[in-house]
Amino acid sequence: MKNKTPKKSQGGETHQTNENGYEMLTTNQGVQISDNQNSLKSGARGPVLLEDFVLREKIFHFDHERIPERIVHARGSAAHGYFELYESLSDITSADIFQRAGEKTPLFTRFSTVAGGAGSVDTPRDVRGFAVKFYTKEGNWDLVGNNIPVFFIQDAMKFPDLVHSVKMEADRGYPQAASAHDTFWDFVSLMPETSHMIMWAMSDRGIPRSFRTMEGFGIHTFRLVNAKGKSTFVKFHWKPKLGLQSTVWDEALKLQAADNDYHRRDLYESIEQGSYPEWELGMQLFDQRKADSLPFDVLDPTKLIPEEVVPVRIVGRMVLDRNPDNFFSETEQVAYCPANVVPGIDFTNDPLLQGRLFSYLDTQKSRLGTANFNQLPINAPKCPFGNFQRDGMMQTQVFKGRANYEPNSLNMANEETGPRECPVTGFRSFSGRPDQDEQGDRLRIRPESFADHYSHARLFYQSQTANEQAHIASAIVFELSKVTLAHVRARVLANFRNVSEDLASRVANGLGMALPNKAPSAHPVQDMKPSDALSIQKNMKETLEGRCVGILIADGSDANALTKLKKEIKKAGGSFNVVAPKVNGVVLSDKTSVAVDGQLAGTPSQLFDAVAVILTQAATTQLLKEAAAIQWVMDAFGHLKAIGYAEEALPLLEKAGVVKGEGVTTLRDFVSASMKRYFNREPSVRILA
Ligand code: HDD
Repeated sequence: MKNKTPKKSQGGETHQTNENGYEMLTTNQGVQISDNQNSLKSGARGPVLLEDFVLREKIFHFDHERIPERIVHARGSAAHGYFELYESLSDITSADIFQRAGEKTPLFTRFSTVAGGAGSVDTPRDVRGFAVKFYTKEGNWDLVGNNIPVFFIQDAMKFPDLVHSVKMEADRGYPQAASAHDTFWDFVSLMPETSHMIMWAMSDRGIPRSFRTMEGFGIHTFRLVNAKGKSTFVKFHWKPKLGLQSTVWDEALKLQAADNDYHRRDLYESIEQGSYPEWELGMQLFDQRKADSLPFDVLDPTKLIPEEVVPVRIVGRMVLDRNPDNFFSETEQVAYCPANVVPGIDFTNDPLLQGRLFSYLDTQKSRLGTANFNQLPINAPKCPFGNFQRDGMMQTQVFKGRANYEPNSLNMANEETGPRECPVTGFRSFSGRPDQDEQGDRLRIRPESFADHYSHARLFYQSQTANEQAHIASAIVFELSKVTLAHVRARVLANFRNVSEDLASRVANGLGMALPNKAPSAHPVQDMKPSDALSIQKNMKETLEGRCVGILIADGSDANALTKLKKEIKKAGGSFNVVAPKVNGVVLSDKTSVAVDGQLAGTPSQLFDAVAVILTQAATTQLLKEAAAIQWVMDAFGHLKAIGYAEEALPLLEKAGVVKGEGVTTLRDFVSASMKRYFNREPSVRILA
């Protein structure tokens, strides 16, 4: 970009302009570069000279551009924003971020898939990471959660095994970003504690429509501690303003081909367009007495507390309003760590959480190469900080004076003494009375209170709509159909019989297998009261906000109908993309030309939440011979989306097997119809397990 005024570079030095008014191109030593096109040769066709320091420096730096990707959650997308507190929580916590209603705290949030590499796709069936770094006035607090409120395992000891099993298989290097393979299900089948999270991952939670339409959870039970030292247990929730939305499995599969970056693009574009993604922060707050009254252990991360049992108190909101300036510097280099807490927020004895407190700090050293990764701008606190940690690779701070130890009495020699501890305001670990378990013998065992592996899985399954239950059964059929080891399939089914006989027999039927004997359960399976909060379909909002309508047109399409439709969509808070056989514009019925956002073959309908077809009779006749057009409406129908049509386009719909009825309407009724999906249609388009 042309930049005539001297501009500050990241390093802080002033860029000068060259003779043409552009920022000067220099080497890393600040030497101006005269030619960035050609290497230095001996003669026009001669060998390149070793002395070409401009070429050597450029290639050297390029060779080292990549860093190791995250072991898990490698593929992610992030944005800046803020947290705004609704009401003071000073009675519950002394954390500065929760003191003053209306106050905003800057933050950086990264969403991710878990299993795939950094270059994998956005829409596989997977858990999504949901990590928030709050730059509070008392230091950084990281809430490193997922879009699922429970975890696969109870003890950090099993994390490397879990991750090895789900990642691509060790000898063959595939499958990438997929849990549908032998080793993952082998591990699952041998670890019944995974049952609850498996239900979530196989449900539509595993194939979200966008980051903006998923919930987030802190998962573990944490503690809030107030100024008097009183502790309250807390489970954190993020509730999306747009409500919950997911895709259907066939759509998610096709999205992998249509747009690798579907979720990343959605996040980026919604922020660029000013429709800022927003979530409310909720807290389930409870005390030891409540915890003791529950029929499971609140320290067990494979369990959740139904919202009907402990309500979620909404305390503030997160708004993401700024895209990163640089993907690598910010999204790639951001280093979250569950151990980053501030005074007023503390841990519990959840053994999974305790293991995490070590892992994240440790992994950043191998990923970012130095113990000084905290100095990177995206990781540094925005409040003052200082200590006597010194040196190390890539130290960017220039410390003054001799004080690099403490205590010191350098003040008596009129020298700086450096920082000192804060006995009153500094972080103090919660020191409540340790219960008996904490004083016991040293044991490598699971507590008896963690032994119930099936009741919560059953609760989840029973809380779903009939359609969602069918999706879970079908997803498991799909996954197990990719498992080649028959004994693993049988063992999974034997476990599922403890979750639900209905689910187990649907899966067995879908696979064409006989039901194996039920696996023994270490604990009697309880029937808990179903919770509506666990269903996506019960928590969807009928709205066009955050949704995009695809409008298929071609030369001659009705200009009035198109203008009217665009206006109505905008009024309802939605957005639209115009799709046409030719990308360079379409001449409408009134001879005006309209811009096209996507060419038909490269812009399939799975990219949209609803579709409208405005075609002349002639264009319809022509598109009857175009598979991409037929597929466009066929998929929209199969993916349970609203379809609006101009009468002239009906033959295309008929050829695609679209049946008029709920959600398939004329343009007049389309916009109100486009605010939801038509799950009732599903039995007519696919045989679910
Ligand atoms: Fe983890 C990354 C979430 C258990 C070890 N984890 C990572 C990220 C998220 C989570 C969202 C990506 C952060 C980012 O965007 O950079 N992890 C979870 C949740 C867990 C969980 C919600 C259970 C409740 N994780 C967990 C355990 C261990 C780890 C038990 C190890 C003992 N996780 C890591 C890690 C990662 C990581 C290896 C990889 C990259 C990184 O940390 O920075 O340290």
